[in-house]
Amino acid sequence: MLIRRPADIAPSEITPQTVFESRRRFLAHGGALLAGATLGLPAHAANAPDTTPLTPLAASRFSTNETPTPLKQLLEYNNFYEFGSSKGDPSLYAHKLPIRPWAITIDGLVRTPVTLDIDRLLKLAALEERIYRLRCVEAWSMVVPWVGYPLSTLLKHVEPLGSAKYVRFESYYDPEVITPHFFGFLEFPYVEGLRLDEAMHPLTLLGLGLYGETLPRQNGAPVRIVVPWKYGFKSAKSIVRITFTEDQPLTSWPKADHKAYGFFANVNPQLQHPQWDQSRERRIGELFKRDTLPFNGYAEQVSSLYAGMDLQRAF
Ligand SMILES: Nc1nc2c(c(=O)[nH]1)N[C@H]1C(S)=C(S)[C@@H](COP(=O)(O)O)O[C@H]1N2
Ligand SMILES: [Mo]
Repeated sequence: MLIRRPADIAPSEITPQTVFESRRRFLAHGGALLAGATLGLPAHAANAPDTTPLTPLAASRFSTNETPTPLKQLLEYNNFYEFGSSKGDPSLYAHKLPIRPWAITIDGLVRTPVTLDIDRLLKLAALEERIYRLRCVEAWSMVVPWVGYPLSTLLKHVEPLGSAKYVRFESYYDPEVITPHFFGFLEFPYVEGLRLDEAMHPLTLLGLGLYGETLPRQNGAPVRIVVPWKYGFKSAKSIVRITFTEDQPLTSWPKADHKAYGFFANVNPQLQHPQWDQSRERRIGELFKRDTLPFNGYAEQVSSLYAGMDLQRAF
């Protein structure tokens, strides 16, 4: 576990009250999970959150004021196919993910490619708490108090060349460590991508934590992408490389099934999709479905990025 402050300083001396409180909430939920371990779950299901507090947090003007999904559900209901294809699998198996040492390489069409250690990345810019919706293509959604800073902060750091039009994200993959339970469909490493203007948009977050702590493994530790107006699969977890490219990258889901999954994956309740109705969603923890909003409710901020595009075709 990473210790980010000398042990002789009490957290209350350096932690703003809100963070301190969210940490206490976090620990309370962690306690509930530990209690679950005695109910016949395997020991590692307890998932003692191997996380550390992140400070300080500035509040973000981009946050929704909807009620965040309880941490317990954020930890137990995940998609992370490297660790299985059931929603409960990542909480059982993601403990295998080695989160230190960890570095991200940023390369491709840039003036100054770099490899940054995760602990430098954590200090690179002021962290914000941003409460964003995450909406999966399978029609469930969550509200997550993410911690991170705009991806654009990091991307500007390496001075992209004029020829760069896209960024490609690559997730961690070591077949010695990860035994995917989802053979034959998705290929690993998991690859995602954004058009450069999408990647530079201020809503696009480099996610480094949630609920005031570093990211739990099943949520994509130690660093992931969060793109709130797109289906969840665009938000790549546990990334190790960001590459600037001229051509649109071939990403994991369209590669597996290009009729079902598009590169853009903007949340679109009006899309006439061959396989499913995308007009409604179930917020995790709620009983009834609700209507899905265009761009997951972020239309005002992002719809101009797609002016003139046919969103039935470019889905
Ligand atoms: N590396 C990697 N990233 C991934 C996935 C994955 O399987 N592997 N699943 C995606 C999908 S389909 C969704 S809906 C979100 C789920 O994020 P959460 O489990 O933190 O809610 O992560 C996305 N990022
Ligand atoms: Mo998803």
